[in-house]
Amino acid sequence: MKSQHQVVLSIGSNYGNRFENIESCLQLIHHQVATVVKVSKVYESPSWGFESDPFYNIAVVVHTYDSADIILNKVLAIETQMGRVRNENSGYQSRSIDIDIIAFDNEIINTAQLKVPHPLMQERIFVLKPMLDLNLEWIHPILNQTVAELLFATDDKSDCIAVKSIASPLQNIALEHFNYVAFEGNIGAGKTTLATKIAEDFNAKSVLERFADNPFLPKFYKDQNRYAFPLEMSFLADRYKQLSDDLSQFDLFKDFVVADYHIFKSLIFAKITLAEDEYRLYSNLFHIIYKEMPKPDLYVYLYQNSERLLQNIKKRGRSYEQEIEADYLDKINTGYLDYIKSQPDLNILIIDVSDRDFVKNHEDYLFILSEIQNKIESK
Ligand code: PH2
Ligand code: MG
Ligand code: MG
Repeated sequence: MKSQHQVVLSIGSNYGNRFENIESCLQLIHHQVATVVKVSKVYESPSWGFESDPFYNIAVVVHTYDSADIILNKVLAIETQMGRVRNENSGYQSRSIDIDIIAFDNEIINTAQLKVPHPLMQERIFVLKPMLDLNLEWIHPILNQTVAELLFATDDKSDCIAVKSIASPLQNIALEHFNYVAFEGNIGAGKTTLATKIAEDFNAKSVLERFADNPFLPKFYKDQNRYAFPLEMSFLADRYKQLSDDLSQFDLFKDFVVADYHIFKSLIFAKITLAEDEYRLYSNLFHIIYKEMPKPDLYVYLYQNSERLLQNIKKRGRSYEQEIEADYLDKINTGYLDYIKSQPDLNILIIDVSDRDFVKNHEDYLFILSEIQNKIESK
């Protein structure tokens, strides 16, 4: 699954209610452009480069799968939506809102529309000071300096003072109150993509299943009867080993862990793939191991219909998965739902993601976050 880009934006306003302008802009960016994951304090500084009223400025980090071009078009659209009119005259003008792309990962972009890193960033204390709040490991890819070094070296000695703090849009999603969240779902439901994205956005540790290493999996899809037992045994052994290694490394009371599976899936799959006598043997062993395992304090089941699962499986193109049939996926889904019904003590949230695509559609991702938030509030 692909990882997201980390983008730094600088937002400024020196016209109208500057604080409200910046607040609405932040919400619009978060809802229409990309996930706002970090926000600086609000700084006030004299207008730089032209005679006008003082500015409020903030810097933010957003996460996105989009390219820099797309982000640029989306932020320009927000400027327009917020009533910014670009005058034909050249030079700076007062503006209710200005959004500039300061950095896009460690990329250097030099096109007619966009220069990144922003070519004047090192000369602007109103960019550097807020950006320092973001605590990034970022290094300027041309100047080879950190933000702290750029700030130390800048010739801009104007005042730039923190005057207010501003709420971060993710702040009201109390996901960090959990220590261990597991995302579950059928083959191709998007567990790994979602767990990875949430771990990135909330600065959590991810624990991802190492499915690719299982030598029995391709064999199993060719000859189920012959390979089901060793397949299920090796999955169980791998998951046990990974969870006991990874979870013991973390302090489950301090770190926030997001996994793309719960070890119980081993039993759900075994029930479908094994003959009855083999399943009984497997189940005995499973429960001995399961007793010792930490349990997630939130279990999210991503429901996806079999037709879409088959499309996703085709799209990701793992050769050995291509023969999977709808009937097998239906059985797995039923297995999960039976399990979920039998677990009154587990904190379970089922999210129907049938008509959603949280990679392509940013709103679909925000929908999932709001479902999780509703669950937290309903407790
Ligand atoms: N933006 C400018 C020019 N001058 N001065 C301050 N203090 N803050 C700004 O955001 C700013 C500026 C061009 O976009
Ligand atoms: Mg600007
Ligand atoms: Mg601009």
